[in-house]
Order: sequence, then structure tokens, then C-alpha cells
Amino acid sequence: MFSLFLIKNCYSISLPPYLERQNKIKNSFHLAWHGYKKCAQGHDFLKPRSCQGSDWLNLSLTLIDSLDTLYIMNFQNEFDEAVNYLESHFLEHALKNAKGPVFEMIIRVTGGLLSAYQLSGRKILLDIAYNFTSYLVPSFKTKTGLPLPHIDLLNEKQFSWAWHPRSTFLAHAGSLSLELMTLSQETGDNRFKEISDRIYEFFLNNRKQSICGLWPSRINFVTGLFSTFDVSFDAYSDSFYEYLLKTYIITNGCCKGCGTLYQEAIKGMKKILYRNNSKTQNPNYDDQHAYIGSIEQYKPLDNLTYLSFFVPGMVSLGSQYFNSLDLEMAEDIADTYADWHFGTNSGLMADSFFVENHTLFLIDKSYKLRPEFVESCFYLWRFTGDEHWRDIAWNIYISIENFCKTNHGYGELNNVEIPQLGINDIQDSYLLAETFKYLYLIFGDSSEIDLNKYVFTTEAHPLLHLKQSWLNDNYQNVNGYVLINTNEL
Ligand code: DMJ
Repeated sequence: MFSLFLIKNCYSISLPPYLERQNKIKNSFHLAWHGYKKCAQGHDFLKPRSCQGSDWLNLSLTLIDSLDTLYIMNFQNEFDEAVNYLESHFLEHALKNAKGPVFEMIIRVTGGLLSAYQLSGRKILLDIAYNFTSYLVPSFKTKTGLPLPHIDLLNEKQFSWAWHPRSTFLAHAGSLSLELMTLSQETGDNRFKEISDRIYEFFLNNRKQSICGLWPSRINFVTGLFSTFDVSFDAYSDSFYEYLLKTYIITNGCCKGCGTLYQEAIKGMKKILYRNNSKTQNPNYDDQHAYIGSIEQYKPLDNLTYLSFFVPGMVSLGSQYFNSLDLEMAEDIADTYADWHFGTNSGLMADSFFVENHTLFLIDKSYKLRPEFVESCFYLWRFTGDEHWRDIAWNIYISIENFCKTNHGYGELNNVEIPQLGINDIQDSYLLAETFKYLYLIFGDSSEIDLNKYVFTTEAHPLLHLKQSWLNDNYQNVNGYVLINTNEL
């Protein structure tokens, strides 16, 4: 347990120039990639201590999740080798072995392949994305259009969690549109876009189930009824809100309904989840902080995880399209999250924690190499131009280097308060897809993955804004709602 405190301006002492920082981050990414290739190629993740592979979905996740980062960082040979490997191994292997959450398959595999295709123009990547994602289509043939959460490709079976039968999570149902719409645009096969349209139609038609514009985290995909009374921007809900905003952006405002739902959600966030004891409310109080809490069983209960640290980034992005004053709120929240990081002995933050009476209590004390906070720093840097966000990101990178590195890659730090307890033996693919990508881009030029042209998926795969001609052919807006063609559903 430790109290919240601010250490603003303490973390910008003699930093190396930006190009040098970018190169260091590039080298770190390369170590993680090389370790994966050497010890774990064909597997989902690297075990960075034992130099072995580890599997989860059986989809060579690190290979696919890393493709666009390899391309962006200019590792052309490594990129070509990875594409060749996929061309000869991927589909056959996937169809024999893949099993797991449809959500993860879409954000990591479909998104990773599409992004690498759009960046490189390598058609084989689109072909693999198309073939693979076609196998996921049956998961959406439910009464509501909401997905069955799991799939087993070998046995062509969809299934749900034993402990939550007939349920799917908000984030799992609502974080597919960017990938599926892009896939439809690129292939001309509208099955994917229609899946996404139907899901948003469900939410637009069920607004009476929302609580101040916010949605509970679990839904019955048969009845369409929500089965919990919790709201948050945390695990199981997080990227649903992110995709409302980003779908509005990628469709150039064509999905007006998504924009409306996003604005309603932010209004609800400010009303019931935004905790702020700073500035105007308490100008002399030392422990100034602002964060996004959660509600469980209709009561505030700020049991949170690291996943929720994406919120300042999302809110700052939203401030460019809707309420520009939200940028300041995003900065206040991000400053608190920076203080939480730099208040631990490692400069990294725990994976789960709760806040009570202005005091932070760490629960799961590990740092899992997650990207959410550097992602927020990236957006804040792009929208404010304030070096402060780069310095914070650099300090997090240095902590990752100091405490998580091995000879083969990076492992999750066991205890952010006692870094001497070392790391465990797993390097998740999002380290290469997201954490290192955002760190690299924050020290580059803003024209590199220009936010006026690209939207980052929740797995940090940049996808181009949809073409206006495709949008004109596929969408009409009536009263702010997207019309969909339901003939084939
Ligand atoms: C990533 O796989 C994605 O960002 C997802 O939306 C949730 N978080 C993990 C990384 O923490």
C-alpha cells in the first residue's frame, strides 16, 4: 500500500535525443523478435527465460502481431521472411489447431494481417486474412448477431464459457468493426461489414439497457439481455468504447450512431466514473489525482486494472472530433497514471489494484508488459506536442529495459514494488504489436502513421480510413442510424 503522490518534473533529466531513443527502442523490439524467431517460431509466444515456445490460440500470434511493427521499423528482411513463413505454414496449421476467443483472433490475426497488407501491399496477407476470417463467420450466426465467444477451427465448433453460458463480453462483441469493415472493403465480400453493422444495430436498438450511456460488461447473446450491473472502461468493456469512437473516425463520420453512442458514454463516464479531487475541488490538497473508476452492483467500487490506462489516449483522440475541452481531462488522468507508475520502486505499475479514500492498494503486483499507458502517452504527445508525454514514455521504457529484459527477450515483472523478484517466463505478442510500436512512434515524426489517415485497432494495428467511394456505396444514414442490408443474415 502507498499513498498517491505527484513527482511531476522529476523524470526528465539528461535524456538522449529522439532519434537515439527511437533506435534503442528498435533494438529492443529486435531482441524480442529475434528471441521469438530463434526459440519459439510457429508458437504463439516466446518464453524469454527458457528460450522455448508457448501456445494459447495456436496461431503463431507473435509472428502475425509483429508484422506491421517490422514494416514500420524498416526491418524489411525480417518482414519478408515472416511473410514467406506465413505463406507456407499458416492456414494449414491454423485449421488443424486453432482454438480460443474469436475476439482475440480478430484483433490479433485479422487486424495484424490487414494492417501489414495495407502498409506493404503484399496481397498474400490479404488472402490469408480473408481465408482465415471466413472460418469465423459462423460464430456470429446467433439470434442477436452477437458472437459466440469461442471457436474451435478444427472441429468447426463454436462454444461459450462453461461459467457464463450463452454470454459474451461487451469488449468481445464490440471490438471487431475496424477489422471487419476493412476486410469487406479490401475483398468486396460484404459478409464481414454486415456482421459489424448488425452488432452496432443491436446496441443502437438496446439503449434502454445502458446506464447513463454506459453498458454492463456481460450480455446474453441469445436474449440480448445484459446479465451484470457493472460499468467501467476496464477489462471486458474497454475496447467497446474505443471502437465506437474509432468506427466513427474510420467511416469518416458515416457511422453517426457510433459517434452518438461514444458521446453518450463519455457523458456517462464524466457523470459516474470520473474521480477527481484535484484543482478546483481541492487546490491545496497534495494528493491531487484524477482517474476513471468503476461501478459494481450500482455502487462505486474502484477495483481497476492496467487495461483501463488506455482511457486518456481514447479521450484525447475523441477530443479532436467532439468536445475539445476533454483533452485537459485526458491530461489530468494521464498525469495521475504516470504518478502511479513512478510511485513504485520499479517505475512500472501493477496489473490490478484498487483505490479507496485516495489511497492506492496493489493487488496483482506484476507488470505484464502491457501497452495501455504508453499508448495514452502517444496520443497525448500527438495532440498536445508536450514533451512531458515523451519523457514519461521514455522512463517507462527504461524501466522495462532495467527490469524485464533477458538474453532472448522480455518477461513480465513479478512485483513492481520488489523488482529484485525478477520476471516470469512469458513474452506476450502485444509487447511487439503495441508496447514497442507506440514507444517507437512517440519518438518519431507525426507524419509516420498519420492519424488523419490511419486508425489504430485495439491491438495497435494501423488501418487506413475507409475509402469514401466504398462508404458511399455501402452506407446511407437515416436519423443518425446506419442502415444495413440484412438479407444474408
Ligand atoms: C491487447 O491484446 C489489446 O489491447 C486488448 O484490447 C486488451 N489488452 C491487450 C494488451 O494489454
